[in-house]
Amino acid sequence: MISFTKSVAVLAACAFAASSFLLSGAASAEEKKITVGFVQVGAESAWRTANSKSVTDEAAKRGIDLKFAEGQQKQENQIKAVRAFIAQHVDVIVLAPVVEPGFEPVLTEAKHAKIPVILSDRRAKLSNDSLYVTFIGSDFVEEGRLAAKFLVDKTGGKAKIAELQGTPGSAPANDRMKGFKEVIADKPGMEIIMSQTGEFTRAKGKEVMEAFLKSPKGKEITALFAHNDDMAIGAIQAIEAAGLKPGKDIIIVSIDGVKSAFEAMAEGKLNCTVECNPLIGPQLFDAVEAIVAGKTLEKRVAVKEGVFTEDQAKAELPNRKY
Ligand code: GYE
Repeated sequence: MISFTKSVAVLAACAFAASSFLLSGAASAEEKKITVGFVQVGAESAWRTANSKSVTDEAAKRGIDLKFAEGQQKQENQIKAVRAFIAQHVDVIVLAPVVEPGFEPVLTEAKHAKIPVILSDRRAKLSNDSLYVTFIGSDFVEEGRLAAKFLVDKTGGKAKIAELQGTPGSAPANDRMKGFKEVIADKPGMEIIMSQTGEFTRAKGKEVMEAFLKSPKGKEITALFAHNDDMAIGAIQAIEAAGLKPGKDIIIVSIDGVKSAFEAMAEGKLNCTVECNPLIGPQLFDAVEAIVAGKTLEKRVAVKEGVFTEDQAKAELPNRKY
């Protein structure tokens, strides 16, 4: 009973000549072990943990030498890590940019060093497309739209919404907000009455929801849109501590589709999660191997995902892989 399924958007192939990045000495992938420098966002959520595991597992499976750096959600740490990988002359750099702006200079350094870059999970704001080979990740705008559509259906188009945003400046926070607002724009009964970042973490989601509920308009909240499941789960704790029933007094929709969201749905405390698939290791290393082999890649690869509501939670739980 999946109410709506995301359309798979594989955007127009903007051909990229990966051959310009061919390894010097033209050693084939079989002869030489591929070295990849992976710059992760951090360890902020269950989504991220699953994403890191997918990447490390897949590298191990393929015998790729993976150098793993994690930025603790700080851009300066990520920039330093990219520089270190350039200095080490890795074959490919994979970057999951914590925020959109600010990566242009360091990616220009990578280009000058002739090290190809793959953007993973999150987009970066760049003035020119030649700074990366391909971007592999989800359609976050569509996720925001799907979350809003669920809420419109569930509330009959009438809700006073509190919004827990992701990391300010990050692609998923920007895009999810954009898609959500796009859908409620012509629905006068759907109103966002407060909005703040919870940094994609459970602890911050709880803290901000507590503050929302204590604020002068706190009693008016009838719905919550959390940009990820972890913040929703933190918020559920705050709602219960305030003596309210999450999922009933406050209708909750979030994004990711992690196991604990399905558990919360099975208990009736969360109403819907929009899937955002973190298991992109296989696609990522397909792209790495293609680059090393001198093949041309599409500029954008999107992941296929679904939407799950509380009535499906119990049946779907055993199938969840993250
Ligand atoms: O939704 C959130 C994580 O970039 C898609 O980052 C990712 C987001 C994910 O912290 O849980």
